[in-house]
Amino acid sequence: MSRKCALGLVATTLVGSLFVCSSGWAQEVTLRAVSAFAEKTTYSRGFEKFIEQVNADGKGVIQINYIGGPKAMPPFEVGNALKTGVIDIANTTGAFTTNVMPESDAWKLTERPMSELRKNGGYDYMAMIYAQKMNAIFLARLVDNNPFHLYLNKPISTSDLTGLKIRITPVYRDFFQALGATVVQTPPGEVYTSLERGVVDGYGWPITGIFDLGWHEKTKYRVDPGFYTAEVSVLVNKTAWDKLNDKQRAVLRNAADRAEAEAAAEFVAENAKDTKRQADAGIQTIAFDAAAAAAYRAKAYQAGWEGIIKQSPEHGPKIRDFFATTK
Ligand code: 173
Repeated sequence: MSRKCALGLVATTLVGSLFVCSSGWAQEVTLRAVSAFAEKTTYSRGFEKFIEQVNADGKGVIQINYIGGPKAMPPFEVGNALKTGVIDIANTTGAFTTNVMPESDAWKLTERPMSELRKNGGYDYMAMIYAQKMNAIFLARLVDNNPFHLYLNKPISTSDLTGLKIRITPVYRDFFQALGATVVQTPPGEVYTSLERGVVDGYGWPITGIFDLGWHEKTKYRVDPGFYTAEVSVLVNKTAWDKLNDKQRAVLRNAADRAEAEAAAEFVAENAKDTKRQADAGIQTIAFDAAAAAAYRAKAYQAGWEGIIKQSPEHGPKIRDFFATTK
């Protein structure tokens, strides 16, 4: 965090005049920001809007300096950079920060809206872990109601993925392995070349965003139904947060609350748009029948929770109580 200190002239009867440069007085603070997703793409857009809002509302109070996306910092390093204060504010997802906080990946399993989790203790419980393990404040979830899917270049007739190599992040690992796949972890920036070179037969990704980096050119099928819900959130380094004054925090909080409240509805519309766009681009759907679809989704949640609880026997079961509606 860099502080622009105003040189203030304070006259007092005892010390005459002095120049003041202290916290909480006539100063503007600037936070350094990074996104784990490429600039101006689906999963950075909400954050970029949030930054615009903060920079408009926070003139003379607080500003955000957007350093950029994965060209500035590899996605899987963002959690640690935030924790150590290399950056002050981040746009990232739980799957990219499991190296500092395994429980962060559990957001994908929420079956309740954030508005409810903010009231039922689920948000507070996660916020406690973010503070402890990532030295972070979880400010706002900017993506919700946005299911993940399996995209393929080879057709399947059942959910058996034996013999298929699938690109993953921690989001999909336990589920796709449970279906028999061989998994390869890559950041989003390596998906296109992995498909092009035939290193993978498919990949996990949400319903939106496959056009951003041109993956539709290398994608034949999408498997329906989707499963889980994507989460992308704004996190603030806690040391930087603790140094902010009330006015500076209020600017961040107001922009964050607004963005979180809008996000859930926005993605419902985005999902429909990209579903149509995929069909128009010639991507065929492989849709399971009702019984197979129900089994596929049940397996997704079962494998997902088992994975979270294995990673965190202490917190996993409690997080499940807050997040899940079905057991
Ligand atoms: O597939 C991914 O890279 C991933 O984990 C993710 C998470 C949230 C939104 C988009 C992608």
